[in-house]
Amino acid sequence: MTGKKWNFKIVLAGDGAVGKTSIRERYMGKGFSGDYLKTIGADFASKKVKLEDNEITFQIWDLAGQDSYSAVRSTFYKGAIAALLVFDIQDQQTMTNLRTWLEESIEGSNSGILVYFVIANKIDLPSENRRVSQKMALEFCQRLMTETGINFYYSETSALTGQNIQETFDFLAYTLLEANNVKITKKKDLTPGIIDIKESMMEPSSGEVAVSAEEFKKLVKKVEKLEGKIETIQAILKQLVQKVK
Ligand code: G3D
Ligand code: MG
Repeated sequence: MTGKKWNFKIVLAGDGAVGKTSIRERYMGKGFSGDYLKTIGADFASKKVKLEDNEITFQIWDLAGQDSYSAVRSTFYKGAIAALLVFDIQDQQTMTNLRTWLEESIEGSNSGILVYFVIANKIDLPSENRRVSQKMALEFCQRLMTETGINFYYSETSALTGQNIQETFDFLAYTLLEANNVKITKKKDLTPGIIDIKESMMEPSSGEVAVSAEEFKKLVKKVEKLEGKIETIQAILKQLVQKVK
């Protein structure tokens, strides 16, 4: 099989100071801003990645300007195939604002974005600084998925220590090739820090117990046995009551 070349444009979106530039620089090194990109307040860097016989060029863009949506932003999203929506685990507002970033990216890319990641960044910080738990973030992603029909991948990262950064982009490479119907023999790994929201929704929520069909049959038999015993006890009680009378 001959190798194939792919160009994937990825955008990083999210509020100011959540760590977008840090994530890009951690993965790719410093970017560059041409005059053209400066006018829309964007920066990008590119990197080549090999995956079996595929050569992927990731072009990763992130926004510097935090002003509200402007028409010029459509240049930023144009041609993007994946978006990483980043929030800071210290600030719940940066997570809820992702709803707006999502809408903007759908509109700006003309619904061209195929893969969405929600990234919980700064997980290196001490737990007392963490205001958004994984449970809260997953519930947020699940709501977004229900509302929009878009599936999300969720990843917890630290641009400071590099935790899960490489894994997230590796996973993204697999997912994007899959989205282009490329068969990869090596299985893509969901590391503990990466969660498929669609799959997380199939897991039982707290309080409920998952039971296999086999276990369910066993439970039914147990209940039937118990019912039989109850009937016997009832009959004995009846006899006793009659004797007492
Ligand atoms: P932005 O591009 O989304 O605006 P930046 O965000 O990448 O500029 O990061 C904003 C600040 O957060 C920076 O701090 C940066 O060092 C810090 N930061 C980014 N990612 C992480 C992370 O994973 N962990 C921690 N602890 N800090 C992070 P300064 O102090 O330079 O403003
Ligand atoms: Mg930045």
